[in-house]
Amino acid sequence: MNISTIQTQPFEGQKPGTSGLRKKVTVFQQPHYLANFVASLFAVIKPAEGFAGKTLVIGGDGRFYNDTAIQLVIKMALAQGFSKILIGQNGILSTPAVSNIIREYQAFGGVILSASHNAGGPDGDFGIKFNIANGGPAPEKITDAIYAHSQTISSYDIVDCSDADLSTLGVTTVGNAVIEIIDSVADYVVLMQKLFDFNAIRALFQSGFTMRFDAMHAVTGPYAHKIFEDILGAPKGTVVNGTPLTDFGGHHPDPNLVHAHELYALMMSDAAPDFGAASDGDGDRNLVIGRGMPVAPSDALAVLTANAHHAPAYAAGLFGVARSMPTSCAVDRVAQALGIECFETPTGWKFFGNLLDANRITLCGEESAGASSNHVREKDGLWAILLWLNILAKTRVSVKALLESHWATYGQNYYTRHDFEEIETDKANAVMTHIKTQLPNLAGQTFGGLTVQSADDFSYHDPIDGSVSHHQGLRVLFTDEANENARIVYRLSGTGTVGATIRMYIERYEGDARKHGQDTQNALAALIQLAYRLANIETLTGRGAADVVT
Ligand code: G16
Repeated sequence: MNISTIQTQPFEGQKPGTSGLRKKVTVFQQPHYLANFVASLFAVIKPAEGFAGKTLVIGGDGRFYNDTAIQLVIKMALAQGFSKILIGQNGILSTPAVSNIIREYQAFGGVILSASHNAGGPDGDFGIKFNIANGGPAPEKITDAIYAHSQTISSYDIVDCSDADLSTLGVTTVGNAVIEIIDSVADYVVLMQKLFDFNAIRALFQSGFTMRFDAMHAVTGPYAHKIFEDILGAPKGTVVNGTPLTDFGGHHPDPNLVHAHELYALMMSDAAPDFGAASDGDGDRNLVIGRGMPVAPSDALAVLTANAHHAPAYAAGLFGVARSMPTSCAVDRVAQALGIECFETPTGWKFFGNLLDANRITLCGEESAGASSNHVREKDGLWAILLWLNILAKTRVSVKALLESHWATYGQNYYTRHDFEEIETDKANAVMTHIKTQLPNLAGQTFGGLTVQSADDFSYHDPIDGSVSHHQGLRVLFTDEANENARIVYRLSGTGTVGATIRMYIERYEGDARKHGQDTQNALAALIQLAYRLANIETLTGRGAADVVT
């Protein structure tokens, strides 16, 4: 193998965010941009003994620039001396599938090419992140070191060889290394069959239960056709938009009620099947809608925790659960009832890894449509949908009935997120500073029946490795006359690619069953108004209303 050393210079701002480095495709297309990041990654993770004998997994969600990026990562990995490179056929692997393959094949780690739920295509977004040997996203100390290295880089090494054929399964030898193209779906299907009662779910479909799964022209299409239609016997046509496209058909592959509006409209109509679901660009997020009943992700985490015992993998009980700080506290009440620990972590899946590895938690989730368990170290869209199906197969109740009985037992946490997107960075910072300066004076103040209990800038103390992560969101906690809790949380997104995004998370617990099932925005109207007022958002940004409300 002939290795070339290429001279380069640092790019500004190659800082990985909540979930790796995400930028516009046009930014990634600049000469050396991706190579600088990959070289910095390899420099940081290289063990003293080098990469000989080690395996690297590479996969992506099939978006525009996936192929080009994969060929570059292969050639740079070969120059580093990796002995084996495992790649999904045609470069396709969902994010949870990569996590599983890293664990299953005891790989050194994996490179995931995806910008998740962000739009794709030549004018869309691209992204790259590294997952470590436990299958999970690299922790902050690694991503910080990659960034630091990228700011001083002057050269990188790359092998001069022809592009790998990603379309044909099998092994090719390049120098001392092998490149193996593997089936993108097979290992993941085996894992799901170990976790869930496939016979019960098959019987559910045989009984006439109907479903629509919208793959949003993203990575889960091939997985969903195989699992739902071929193995579980759902009729052909159950999976729609099942062919991965480089631009996701021009849509935003984000499974929420705005971007999955066709599914939402169907589920709210007279023609609705029993169950509707969708997943995102890279297959880690999920949306679940019952007939006439969308399920908020925070509620879903609580319902799945309360009912996980219906699936064989969780029948013996759960070690504990975790949610990201802005995720609603609905799951906390379930954990309390089950007598298990409940952890509150910063936003981003990487913070669950230590708790999962230490067997302190079995399930975890985020308000942003992500849930998963200790079977991998990523959130997992199809896993969540299969757990729902397993629960419905065992209980034979509707999603609506399940949710309503959950609220009757635990109370309802009304919850919403208001996003203000593409704000000029200095204006967004001004909003956060304005809120921050008020925090010390808020405790004890009363706003229309709500008294501020505490207000702070959230810091997370990892109970396993002792690391501390500061500035993870500003939160204001309230109690009302009935001693029930409410919360407002503010934070800046770490995944946007243009300007800054302010996220406001607003939540209120309602214990009175007669007040359950109302329209969320109405139920939270007073608190939403207060959230806008405390942030002085309109004056500081000129925005009187959020761009996206979920
Ligand atoms: C958003 C969500 C987080 C999520 C992250 C990455 O981050 O709020 O909960 O962990 O995206 O998710 P994915 O890998 O599916 O893109 P942020 O920082 O934009 O709020």
